[in-house]
Amino acid sequence: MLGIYSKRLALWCLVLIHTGSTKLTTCSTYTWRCKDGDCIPLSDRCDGFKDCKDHSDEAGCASCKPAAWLCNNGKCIKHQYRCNGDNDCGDKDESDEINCNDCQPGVWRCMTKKCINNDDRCNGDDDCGDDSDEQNCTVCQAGSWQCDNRKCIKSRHKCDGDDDCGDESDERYCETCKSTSWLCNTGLRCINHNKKCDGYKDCPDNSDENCTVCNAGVDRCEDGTCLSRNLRCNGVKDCLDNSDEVNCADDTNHIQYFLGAAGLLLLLVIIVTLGILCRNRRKGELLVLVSKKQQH
Ligand SMILES: *[C@@H]1O[C@H](CO)[C@@H](O)[C@H](O)[C@H]1NC(C)=O
Ligand SMILES: *[C@@H]1O[C@H](CO)[C@@H](O)[C@H](O)[C@H]1NC(C)=O
Ligand SMILES: [Ca+2]
Ligand SMILES: [Ca+2]
Ligand SMILES: [Ca+2]
Repeated sequence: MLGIYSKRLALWCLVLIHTGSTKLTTCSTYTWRCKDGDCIPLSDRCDGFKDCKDHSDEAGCASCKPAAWLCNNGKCIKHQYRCNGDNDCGDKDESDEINCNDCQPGVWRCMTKKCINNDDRCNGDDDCGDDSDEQNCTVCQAGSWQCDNRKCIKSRHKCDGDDDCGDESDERYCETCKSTSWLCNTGLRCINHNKKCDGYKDCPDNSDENCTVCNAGVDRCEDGTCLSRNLRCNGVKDCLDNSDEVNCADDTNHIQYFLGAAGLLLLLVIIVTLGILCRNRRKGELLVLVSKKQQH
């Protein structure tokens, strides 16, 4: 017992001497050299405690001492820092905060099994990665806005023409629109500029398609509104005046009539042929009967 302590003491003396003096290019046996030149006991490497001033003793570890946990980036941290909502590994994938079966008290657990700080819940930022920290919010934090579906989004995304809520409620109730978007004539709704004159109805009143010039490849309804060619003769009334569904039924009807008539004709031929066949067969049977009778 005493032997171990004295050995440790000797080690520490060695370290103190080393750190006290100018930085050495090599550290003696039983010591490890920090990136900044300091020497620490070899046993202090990868144990989860920061012994080097520059913390380099806890980086580049292949494994950690039992008291520590190995991050994806080769850093060792104390077990108690795992699943506490703070990115202690400091890596991009926040490896100490993912794959958590439980989070520490006061820390919020995402649907993705990631732990995040409670402060990051309902703040409009997707901290979980699947947005689950922004769902089912009672109130949204300052700088964020609550959607009809109780999701929180950053306030700057309100009335910008993009559906950030998922139920489009951030693009309703708009008095004015952000520069990226256009205000429909009625309905207090903002739509993205690229949805204007594209031939598809995005405003409830279709005012986004009431244009002097339609986009390339876009037709017009008879009332002058833009309509995508894809919507013409698709069986759905897209023009308010239904003009996208007239003068197209004819072509398909002709084919239908033709097919119908051909089918009917075929049926008739089959019936007649069967009829003839049956009659001939019955005739044959009769002839057989007659000849049999004559034989008797
Ligand atoms: C939101 O609440 C609903 C209903 O209670 C639940 O099914 C859903 O999992 C919750 N979503 C999140 C991300 O917590
Ligand atoms: C298009 O807009 C003009 C005025 O800008 C309006 O008079 C006209 O009724 C609109 N047409 C349709 C089909 O909404
Ligand atoms: Ca958040
Ligand atoms: Ca938006
Ligand atoms: Ca449109």
